[in-house]
Amino acid sequence: MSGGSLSLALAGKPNAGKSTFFHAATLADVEVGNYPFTTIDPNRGVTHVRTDCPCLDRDHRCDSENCHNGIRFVPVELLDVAGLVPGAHEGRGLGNQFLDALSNADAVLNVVDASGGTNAEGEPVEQGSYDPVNDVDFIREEMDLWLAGIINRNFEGVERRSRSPNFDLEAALTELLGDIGASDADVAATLRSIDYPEDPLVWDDADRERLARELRARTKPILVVANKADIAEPETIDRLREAADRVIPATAEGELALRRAAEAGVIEYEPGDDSFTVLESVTDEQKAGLERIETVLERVGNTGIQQALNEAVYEMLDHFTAYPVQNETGWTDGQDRMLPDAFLLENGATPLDLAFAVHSDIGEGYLHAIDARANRRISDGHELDEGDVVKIVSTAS
Ligand SMILES: Nc1nc2c(ncn2[C@@H]2O[C@H](COP(=O)(O)OP(=O)(O)OP(=O)(O)O)[C@@H](O)[C@H]2O)c(=O)[nH]1
Ligand SMILES: [Mg+2]
Repeated sequence: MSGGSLSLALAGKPNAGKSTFFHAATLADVEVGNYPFTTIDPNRGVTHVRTDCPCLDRDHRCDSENCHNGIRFVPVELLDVAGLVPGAHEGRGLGNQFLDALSNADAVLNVVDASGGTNAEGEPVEQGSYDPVNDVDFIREEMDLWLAGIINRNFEGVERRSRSPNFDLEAALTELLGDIGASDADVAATLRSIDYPEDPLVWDDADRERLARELRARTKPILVVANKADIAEPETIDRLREAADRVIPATAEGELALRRAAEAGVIEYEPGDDSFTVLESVTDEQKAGLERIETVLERVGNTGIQQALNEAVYEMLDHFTAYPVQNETGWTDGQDRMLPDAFLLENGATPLDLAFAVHSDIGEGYLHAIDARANRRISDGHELDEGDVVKIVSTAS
């Protein structure tokens, strides 16, 4: 994880719709300016996952800016990586530079042009003439080989250290791989899952590649966004589903249009909704555009953008949302704000993990925690759940 908050990267070949996805998914923040540096730079922004706010279980809705009438939006970082072409790991199309941008990512959304209207290089071709299933494989392959390259280039350091008497392979590899966001737990689990020679001096390229592929799967899991679903053949989306573990049909362009219309007050729509309501009279042009999107929503179910973000965070990365409060009765902080913060934690996290997520001082001074829903003390080993409201008692608070 980077700086405590989750980070998702949009990867994929050129022209697949990454930037459109990025704009659609970060729009609310760009406009509302909820966070001081909402758009961190053109390719780095804040988006949100959507969940039920705990205030739905109270008499009145909370006043958090991220709660829209009980729909809670929890911030995650989104990166828009420039388009990758086959051979990127060897530097094609500035590939290495672009791939290095994935170092900070906890997961990758591979945006694929499901309409088959762009070739492997991202150049426009006749719609349906290119098979987007290729893009599922090639992005995974480029990421695996990019990581293998990093390991190869730095393996000399591991070999050198292996001559020292108290050499520890796991520690040496963790140091090598820390820059790409692999934790010691990731490295340990990866080593357990592969066969490898004890002595680094006898490792060959195949050993390093095996390590890279396993580690990539563990530290940079990929979700496929089958974009341009508005013009894609359903049969192609079915085949994408067979080629990858997680596939979400989407229309980034449709989501962008809906969010813009909602910002302008023309429609009522929350990201992730499966429909929208027209609020004021619209021009014929707007009407035609909205009707087109409505047809897609009826066919696909939703625009898929919020669904892709949610699937990545809550399912693929196995996270849940917890809400720290200072007052266990009112669910408020020191300034009387109800449910001011929401934290995404990995399943299995305890109150102590939440305390550290809030602040390292709170974590270090942790004494005990109170389940604010039930108003009772919870044991230190208790695993928190989605929607838990928790008061942390700490010497630092
Ligand atoms: N039909 C359709 N077109 C889309 C959709 N999303 C994006 N596009 C179009 O696809 C083209 C490429 O979109 P971008 O968002 O610039 O693609 P990109 O992946 O960022 O491209 P690079 O930055 O070159 O890597 C644009 O013409 C978009 O309007 C969609 O959901 N449906
Ligand atoms: Mg782009």
